[in-house]
Amino acid sequence: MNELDTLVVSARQSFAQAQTPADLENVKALYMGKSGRITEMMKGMAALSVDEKKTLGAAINLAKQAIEGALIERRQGLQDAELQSQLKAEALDVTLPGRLRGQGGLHPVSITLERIEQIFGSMGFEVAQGPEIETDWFNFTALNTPEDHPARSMHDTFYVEGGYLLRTHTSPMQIRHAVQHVKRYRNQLDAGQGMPEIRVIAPGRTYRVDSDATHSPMFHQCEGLWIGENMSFKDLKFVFTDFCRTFFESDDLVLRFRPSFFPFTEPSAEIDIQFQAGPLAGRWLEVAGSGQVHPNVVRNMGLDPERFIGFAFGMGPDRLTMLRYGVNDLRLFFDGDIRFLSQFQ
Ligand code: 2NM
Repeated sequence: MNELDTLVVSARQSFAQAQTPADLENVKALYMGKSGRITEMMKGMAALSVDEKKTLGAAINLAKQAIEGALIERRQGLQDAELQSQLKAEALDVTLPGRLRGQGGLHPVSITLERIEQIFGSMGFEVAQGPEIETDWFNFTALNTPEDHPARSMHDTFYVEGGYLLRTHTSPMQIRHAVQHVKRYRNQLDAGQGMPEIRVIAPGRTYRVDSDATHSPMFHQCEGLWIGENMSFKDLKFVFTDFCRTFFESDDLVLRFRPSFFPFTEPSAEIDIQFQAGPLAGRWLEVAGSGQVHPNVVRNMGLDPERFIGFAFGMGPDRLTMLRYGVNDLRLFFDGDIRFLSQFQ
């Protein structure tokens, strides 16, 4: 092998040994740089004859081209390798299973509220809405609750700046709804005609200064109101019995109406239920308050109490949820512990 062939072979080997593009460019300089081997050989031709220059020049050019070819090939090789390793490092395995996101679900008390709305909805009741920050009028005065009633004490009610308070029950929504209803049919009423019955439930958050295993400062209520011209206590009994039997999925559930007192109803009754089977069978369980809406309250709704009779009831969805699922501590509902809450999905 002549010197030029040896040079090409050694260049190929050196290029092959370079492991990075930077290495390769350094090695290239040894052959093609200003004082590289090829450059040196060309310089060495100065002393030769014209013929010798021709032959050797051509041979050097061939060697130079071979080395350049090898260089380009190796450059490409290194680039390809680099790309391959980058692709490998940043590889995305599209066949991996996705990360599952928690499904979420309704809070047990929300499940109860939806059931209550569904059942009363099927009996023709609308669902009222209203503010949680209320005025003294809608929360107390309109509901025939006198100035000196203990519910008005600073210890019982959360008062807010500006004379407002956090509603202590959902009744203010009933009053607001009734007032709107009556306003809508005012002309008809004044003309001596009737108005469609008021049939509404008012579910929502309520607030009282109270906290133990069965009381939370924030709790839920759902009240119902039914006002018409030819009503009697039997309408209330029928509707509420039907509701309880549907809600607890128990056709033989027995109800008991026990005399009681509320400022906004007269007469008033506590409603107890008794299961005939299951873990709670035989015990009387208090589930709601009720009564005939007090004439003063009917008047505050804009109606003549001599003509219109109303029945109302109020229950605690939190307690209904406890009974339905056998939960013994109300606070579990409001601690936000996912281990507890996820059991209701
Ligand atoms: C109860 C018990 C008895 C009630 C009264 C009214 C209204 F707005 F018509 F006056 N709404 N709800 C009522 C009656 C609530 O809860 C224990």
